[in-house]
Amino acid sequence: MTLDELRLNIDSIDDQLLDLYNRRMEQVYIVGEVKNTTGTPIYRPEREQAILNRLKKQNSGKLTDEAIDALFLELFAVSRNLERPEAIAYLGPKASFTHQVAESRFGAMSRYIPMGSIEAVFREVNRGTAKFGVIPIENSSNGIVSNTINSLREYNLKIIAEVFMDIHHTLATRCDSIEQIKKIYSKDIAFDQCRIFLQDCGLDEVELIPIESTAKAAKLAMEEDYSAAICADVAAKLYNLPILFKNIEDCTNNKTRFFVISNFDNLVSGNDKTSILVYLRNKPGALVEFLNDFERCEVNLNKIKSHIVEGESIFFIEFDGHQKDSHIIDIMDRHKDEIKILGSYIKENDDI
Ligand code: PRE
Repeated sequence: MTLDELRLNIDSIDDQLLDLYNRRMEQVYIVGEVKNTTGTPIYRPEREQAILNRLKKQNSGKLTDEAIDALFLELFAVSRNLERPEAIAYLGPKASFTHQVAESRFGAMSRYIPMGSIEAVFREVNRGTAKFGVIPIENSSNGIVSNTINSLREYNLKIIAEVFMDIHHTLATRCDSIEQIKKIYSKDIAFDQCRIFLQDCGLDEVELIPIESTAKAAKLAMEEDYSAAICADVAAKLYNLPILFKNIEDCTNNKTRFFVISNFDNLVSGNDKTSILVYLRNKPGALVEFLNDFERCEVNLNKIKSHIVEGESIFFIEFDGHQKDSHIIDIMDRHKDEIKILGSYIKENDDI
């Protein structure tokens, strides 16, 4: 077949796709009307997961699982916007890693609000100015983000999704060579994650200036001569800052885990994880007693981290299952005075 003939075939398939998309959107619109009258949440991650699982199972064509995810997650985001447009607050600024995560969940058409701090993201969702918030919870090299734990403790919002993202850093600068660089801007943890690269290039001797975000670092490095930024690819591109080296992180498996928060509880999906905060009495065996209960009920623990807030020691614990699963309801009830349930959500991964 000639290229023109193939393109005619593609045009005809696109016509059918457009018609099918519109037919789907008509159904979605009616679902939206029902949800808007009953006040039920628009975003139903467990339903989206069930659709993706069903499609991947029956798929025998050229689309990979990742391609199905990419196409349908954008389609779901368009559907949600049709049902009720809802804003998303994220730890900014624009082009931050958190921004990329937010866009991967909520698509290109949503309204995004960059916030200057994790606490501000919680405040915005709590106030209702944004329906969803996206914040980092932990990084494979730097551990738990304390500010997120503090805000989870303070606000009565729910974790409704976890998202893992591979974190790659680039060294971006207007300088033509490493030797010309006199200062580097970045976030403190990004410097930590690129120590070996900086040493190997002799850049540990130049002034390393920690600032609040890697995206802002790219902006500053664009504005100042003889400076560079350690930032994400997209941030360098946003500010037209040339990239000198890519993937400069020490650990090739550098990942950050993010939470999506909102003001409602997810339904059971069958593949869930639950996060809780635990305030134990200061007496011998309190933690062992608490954990034994999980073992007795055969609940698999994924994570246990201790955390100090205002001199008080609390535990951040995560386990397999949904808070409404029959074998978990009882444990939650027995310990209701010692725990705060932060949310049950689809388990994307065991741990970081
Ligand atoms: C739909 C859209 C948003 C939800 O997150 C889940 C699914 C979809 O596009 O399929 C429809 C819908 O609102 C629903 O099934 O509840």
